[in-house]
Amino acid sequence: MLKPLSPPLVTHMYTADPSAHVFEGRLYFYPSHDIDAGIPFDDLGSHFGMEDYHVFSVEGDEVIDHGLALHIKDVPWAEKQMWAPDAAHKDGKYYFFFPAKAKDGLFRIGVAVGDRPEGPFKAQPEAIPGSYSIDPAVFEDEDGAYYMYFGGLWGGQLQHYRNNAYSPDYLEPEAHENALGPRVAKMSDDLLSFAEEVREIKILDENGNELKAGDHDRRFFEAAWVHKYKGKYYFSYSTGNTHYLCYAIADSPYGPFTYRGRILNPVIGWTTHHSIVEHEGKWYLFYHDSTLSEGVTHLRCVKKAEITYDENGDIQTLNPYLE
Ligand code: FUB
Repeated sequence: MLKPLSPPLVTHMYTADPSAHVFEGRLYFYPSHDIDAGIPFDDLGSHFGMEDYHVFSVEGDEVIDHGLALHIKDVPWAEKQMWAPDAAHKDGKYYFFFPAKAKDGLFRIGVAVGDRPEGPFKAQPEAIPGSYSIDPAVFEDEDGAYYMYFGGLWGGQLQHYRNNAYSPDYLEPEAHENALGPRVAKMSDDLLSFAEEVREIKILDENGNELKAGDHDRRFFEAAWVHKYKGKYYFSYSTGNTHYLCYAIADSPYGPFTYRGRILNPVIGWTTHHSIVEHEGKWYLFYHDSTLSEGVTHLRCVKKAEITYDENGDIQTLNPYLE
């Protein structure tokens, strides 16, 4: 019998894709709100039919549900599938970033603004110009610049983009070709748009070569996150169909990032998706599995576990279940 490393943080609803931040000295997390929308399973994740977001905060063992922060009916451009969100704070305002499918069937990334970390947030009338695919993660650097990282394969549609242009004829590269990279763009001062053209990030192996598309144990799939530790940029992500959370390190927010290892071994359920945050001198991994629903792929639960670094700055791999 496997014993989970951590219990679910939320049990009165299904939650996933947690993006954790410390705002006003308090630890918040911004998850997807999983529901059973009654949509049949497919490889494009159509069964992830989420419609709204709640914001949560944690203090010790207490987790507070701050209630509805944004609903799809209040987002003029969005039609369905509110997937993994993130949040940022700047100049007294809170910004909530989220992907959703627009009426043309393509994912875009939107932003909604509020006065409090927990919302409510008011959505901008249009998605961020030039945005596409899924899983936005907004990183605030020490110099005050903000960068959005994003992208996800398969249902996240990243395979249909080259040089920021969409075509249904673009597909995943062949196994021997370079893997598709996650995307990054610096944000404008008001955090409502990109300040530059979206760039593709390279993830390199230990010899300085780009990871190949066939390297499913290491190549980027979805769930981008960036944090900084001892002056280095840590880009962490999910390998999707091989179910690892991995990380790579760089000297610049644009990369190139060099692959370093695994953060979390596979969980119960198809996906996991995470964030990493420092709070009161400790580092935490927020992630999800499907234990609360006893294994239902799209009914997930957010969890939290402490991570540690060794003297080289390498993150020690966690096993999500104990023997
Ligand atoms: O929650 C829907 C999708 O599942 C997310 O956008 C992906 O990262 C995966 O967790």
